[in-house]
Amino acid sequence: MTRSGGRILVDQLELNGADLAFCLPGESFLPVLDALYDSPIRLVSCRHEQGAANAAEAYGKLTGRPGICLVTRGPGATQAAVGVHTAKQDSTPMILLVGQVPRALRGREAWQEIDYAQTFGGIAKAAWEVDSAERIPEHVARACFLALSGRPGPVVLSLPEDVLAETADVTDGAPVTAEHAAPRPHDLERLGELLATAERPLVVVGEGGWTGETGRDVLAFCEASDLPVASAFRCQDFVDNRSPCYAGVLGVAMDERLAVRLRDADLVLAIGGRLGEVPTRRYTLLEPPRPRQKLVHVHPDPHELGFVYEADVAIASSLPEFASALRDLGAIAPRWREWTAAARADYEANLQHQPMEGPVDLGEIMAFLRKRLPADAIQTCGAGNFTVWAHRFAEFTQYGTQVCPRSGSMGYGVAAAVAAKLVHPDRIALCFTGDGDFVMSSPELATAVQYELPIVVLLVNNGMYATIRMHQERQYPGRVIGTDLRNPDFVALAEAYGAFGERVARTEDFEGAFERALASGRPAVLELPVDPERISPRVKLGDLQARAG
Ligand SMILES: Cc1ncc(C[n+]2csc(CCOP(=O)(O)OP(=O)(O)O)c2C)c(N)n1
Ligand SMILES: [Mg+2]
Repeated sequence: MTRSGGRILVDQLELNGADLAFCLPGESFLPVLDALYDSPIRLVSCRHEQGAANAAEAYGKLTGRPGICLVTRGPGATQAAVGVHTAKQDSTPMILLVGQVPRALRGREAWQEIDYAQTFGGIAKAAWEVDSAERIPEHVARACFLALSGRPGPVVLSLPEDVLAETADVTDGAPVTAEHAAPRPHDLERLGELLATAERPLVVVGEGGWTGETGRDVLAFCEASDLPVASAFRCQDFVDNRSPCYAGVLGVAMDERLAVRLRDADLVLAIGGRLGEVPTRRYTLLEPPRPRQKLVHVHPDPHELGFVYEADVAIASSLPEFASALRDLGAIAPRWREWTAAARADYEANLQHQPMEGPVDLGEIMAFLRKRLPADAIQTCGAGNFTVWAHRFAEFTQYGTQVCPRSGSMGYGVAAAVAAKLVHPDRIALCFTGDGDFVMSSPELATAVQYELPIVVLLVNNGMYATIRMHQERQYPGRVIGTDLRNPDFVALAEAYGAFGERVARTEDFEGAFERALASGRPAVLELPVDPERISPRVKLGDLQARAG
């Protein structure tokens, strides 16, 4: 059967399990849009390519399948770049499909023409151009395979518009399955030997193809052997935080006691993750290339093993395969019961908040949410000091409920909540955002309104880019520049979008406002005006200024 390139493409996405695609339309890929007209894949049209790409990235995190994003030539593609970058840093499967100038015009810097392979070369896992409609099945299969295999990540496919418009008689590809490596028996023997002599072990869980089952397997092993387990930055939902073995998150503004614990551990078992700058606190808690701690590093991609750290035991394995083998390893008689109990006690102590200045106390609000939110509620965010409260005082019990950019990108949260509500319409999708972060991602509030997705946005308004102000006060005291914000009326803005909006003037008003937001059945924005003095849970602006003298 003869089909257009656009239809061949959509058929391949469909048979590879895509059920949602995010786009910002462009004339460069009309045949794809036209093919989607008849496809069961639901197309969600966003308001900014940043939002479309972030939503697709969030979809990848939520489902483990490649998030599909469609954007137009140069301006569209470059605006989508942030989502590709997040997918790279976060190891999320994603496919960005970009319209390209017709083949005959290539190389002249035609209108909006850019070289995608070059532009995305450094941030995508792979980026290349499709040259004929006939070979689209092959290219899409390769894109899916690359996005899913080894360390998952983003792939960019450039699609010249005449390739999409031409017809070809080709058979569909087969659905892609990525093959996954499993640990070898002697890998686990070596791990067993190291654990047999360890006194202060610490398990660290991180990204790279995690699943709910993986978390349960890892926790079963940890609990059987009483091993403490910490999560890497924004991987807090990887294991049930209620476990007596859970020791907290190695994130930005991590608990000092956990930082010391990682530094003082004599054996680190890293299951997934790259042991990046954030969880290792700028590579100081675990020093490359050969850390003081014994290191067992498990990662699906052999290229990551030895890239920064020389592990004592490097295990190239998919995380689910490793976790199930770990579970089968059985219990190891622990010599570290006190160490684990102390780690847990530190975590629990860190969940307690200090009273906050001003009428709105974020610690109190988080304590309420810990009790109020169902286990399957999905939390999203962007970047800013507000996330320090959101992460420190949250408790996750189920995988796939923390959908946050490990890349630390602002502007992610609203689009991610949109994706969450599309994938799981029956769950609460809660976006934590700041006054700076929200303005960057607010166009997708219009998407939420248009597609009737009742997300809830908690907007922490401190009238500044507090994160940067905090660093500024520390490093350049008294020379505040570029970090104060004169904001719109956020409640009026929410209402103008057609969303529910309410300003929460006092902590005790939060509960009612939250229930009203949920009951509204609409996307909702709750503005939390906070005292700028409390610039971070442990940091007061006045103290920073006083210290500077
Ligand atoms: C895309 C992007 N641009 C800039 C930054 C640098 N940055 C990190 S946090 C932050 C401030 C965020 O402000 P806001 O949302 O108001 O949160 P607050 O820190 O005030 O709580 C900035 C500018 C970033 N992480 N990502
Ligand atoms: Mg702010």
